[in-house]
Amino acid sequence: MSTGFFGDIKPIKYEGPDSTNPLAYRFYNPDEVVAGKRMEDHLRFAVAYWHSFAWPGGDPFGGQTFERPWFAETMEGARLKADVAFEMFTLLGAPYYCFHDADVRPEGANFSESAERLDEIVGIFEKKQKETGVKLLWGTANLFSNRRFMAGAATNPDPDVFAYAAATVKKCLDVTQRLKGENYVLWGGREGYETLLNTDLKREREQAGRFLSMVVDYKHRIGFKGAILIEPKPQEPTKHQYDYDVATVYGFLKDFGLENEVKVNIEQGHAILAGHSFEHELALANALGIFGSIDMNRNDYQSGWDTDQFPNNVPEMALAYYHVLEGGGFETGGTNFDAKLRRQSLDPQDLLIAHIGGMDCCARGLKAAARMVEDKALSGPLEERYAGWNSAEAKAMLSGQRKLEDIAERVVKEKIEPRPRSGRQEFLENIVNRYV
Ligand code: XLS
Ligand code: NI
Ligand code: NI
Repeated sequence: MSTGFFGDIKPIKYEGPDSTNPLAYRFYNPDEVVAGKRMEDHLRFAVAYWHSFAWPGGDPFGGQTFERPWFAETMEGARLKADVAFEMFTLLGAPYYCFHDADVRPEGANFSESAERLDEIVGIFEKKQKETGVKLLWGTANLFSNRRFMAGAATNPDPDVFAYAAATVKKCLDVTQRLKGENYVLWGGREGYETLLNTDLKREREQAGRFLSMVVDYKHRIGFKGAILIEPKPQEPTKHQYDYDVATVYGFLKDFGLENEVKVNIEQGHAILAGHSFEHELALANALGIFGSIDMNRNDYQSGWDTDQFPNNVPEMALAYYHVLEGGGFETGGTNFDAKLRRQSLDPQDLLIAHIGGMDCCARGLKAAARMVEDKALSGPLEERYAGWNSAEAKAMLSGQRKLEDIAERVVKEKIEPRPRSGRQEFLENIVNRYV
């Protein structure tokens, strides 16, 4: 039975590029085959519970703008929220969702009560997943909102907070497994510092390493088949966060011997905050073999914080999906809309329209990316650029068969004078422009 929250509305359908219906897809056509796979199976869209159903519309200067019938922090509110959430997943035809423990249940008086409340809601999710076919892309724990986590979770100076965080992650992994979640995400919202004056960097980093190692051990002990993902972000809410970017996370994983156990969930806005582009982070994760999943959104390029807007820059998204496809596409990962409405977008329909627009832009990006891959539009020129390395002598330099002095001798003997060649950046940019 419908909650009536979205009014009298039918499931969103694909109507093609010429449709002017704001409640229809113009590009996202789940069954359309792109590069040998259904669009739905490529993109693996997920709706983020927190932004769409838990966030009240506040900003640093003002509080709640949204009025939602489930906002009272009660179990009754939590149950209604679950009804509306699954209604929206179904209306959109979104195959997945993601949630934090704190998004779905009101905090209890103590750990055990919070856990019981979570179990009750997870029982509802389990039933709804069966009824609707909607699946859990990933579960996660909110280790940043409650004041107990203000100085960090795993990296807290107080071992009791470390313990509380460990118990929380164990619980959230358990429910993620129960719901057949395909990944488990750790975003270190408070794992960083506000000032070095009160922070022992070395100790905190080691605490984080131990914590993650225990999570990985536990995952194997319970036979959780999904991937463990770390979500890099350089700052906000703390001044500096330890999971700064993909490169930093990789160094951290190497340090603790976890580079084959943990992958990354890369968010567009976080890449921008780190001073990178989204495609830089994706390409690097591919190069390091740790690509897992994406949080799709966009940041305002002027405001300098994590604005989590719905994506709408198709050329940028085409390059992002280009790297996703070049890396072989998603395995356990997917496209999670870690995006929220602007706080003036008050209407229930705004929630649908925002996701429709985001999904359509992703579909356009994917289609452009697939054609670039198929035509070898970029990989062809790239191969050509490095073709010199196919010669026997070039290979010998890299395979350890030559010493520095051997190479020096050859340069003199063969009178080697490198001839600079064009990097052809504009040529390549013009190629991309043909596809987007
Ligand atoms: C916040 C993060 C958060 C994670 C999940 O900036 O993006 O939403 O995705 O904890
Ligand atoms: Ni995120
Ligand atoms: Ni974010």
